[in-house]
Amino acid sequence: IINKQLIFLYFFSVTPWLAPIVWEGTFNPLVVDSIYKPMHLSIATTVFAVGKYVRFLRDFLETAEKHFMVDFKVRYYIFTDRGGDVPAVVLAPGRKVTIIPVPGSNRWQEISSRRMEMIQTTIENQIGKEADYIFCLDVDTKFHGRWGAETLSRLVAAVHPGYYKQTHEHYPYERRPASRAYIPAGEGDYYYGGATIAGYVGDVHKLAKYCREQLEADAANSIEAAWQEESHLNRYLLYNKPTKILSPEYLWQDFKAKTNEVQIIRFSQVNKNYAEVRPNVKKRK
Ligand code: UD2
Repeated sequence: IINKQLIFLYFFSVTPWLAPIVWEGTFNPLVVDSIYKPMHLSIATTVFAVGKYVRFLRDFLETAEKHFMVDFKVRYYIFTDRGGDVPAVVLAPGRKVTIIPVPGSNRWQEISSRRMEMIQTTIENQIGKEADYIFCLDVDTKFHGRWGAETLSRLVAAVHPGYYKQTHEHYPYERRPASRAYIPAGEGDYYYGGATIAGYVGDVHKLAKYCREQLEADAANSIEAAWQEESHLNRYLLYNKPTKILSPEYLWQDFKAKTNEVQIIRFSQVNKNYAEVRPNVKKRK
């Protein structure tokens, strides 16, 4: 009897350009750890908690301490306009928090989009000198399972959990040629979620700078891409292929029922009341 899970892994664990897609069963954690732990890497992790989103920080940090890059040197860079409300969470040795003050905003689209600019400039001013790898993560999330060195590579993105079973004609790419995020019909590999970007600090800097420039060019032409920075990210990754892709195990959404392919949910967006936490309202994806 052929195991359905094995067939699934065989077809969905590598991209057409031979980058691995990381699922449970595609790696041996002991082997991965024995390669990366002796390297004493410094891992930067950026997380934005602007306005009411500070309320998500405690769960994010507490669950990250249990599951995220355990035994690695991790520095969380928390970008917030409410430094006084950042919770004191006990961190394992070698791990710390740095608070980066940022302005608030009346539009969630702007908060979400301006992350690219702030990631770019903070890499230039600080992170570039302090870290080897960087993870840029959404804050309205929790870790539920191992997220370790199997996620390290030069340029890493996560498949959006809403689209991993669909083909590119159904992806919510920006389809208006007037936007710099435009992707023509017939093109596309995967639809990547904006909640997870990672890689070497230099490669993520290049990506963030590109997205920031494209967002600003669109703004100068009074156009906003369908999913803001996520749309520009998807265009960048179409023409600059990631070297490793994280399966939806690494980017789930609590409101979605678990499916057979996803054996373990490692990181998931919590259910939130958009009308309550966002400064302005828009329907969710
Ligand atoms: C999706 C993406 C998100 C981003 C957004 C842009 C996933 C799972 N999520 O999530 O990454 O691309 O669409 O359209 O792919 N934030 C604040 N304060 C605010 C609003 C946002 O700090 O008032 C930060 C916070 O870190 C949050 C992130 O921006 O996690 C993304 O915003 P969101 O979670 O509201 O966006 P959402 O749920 O539509």
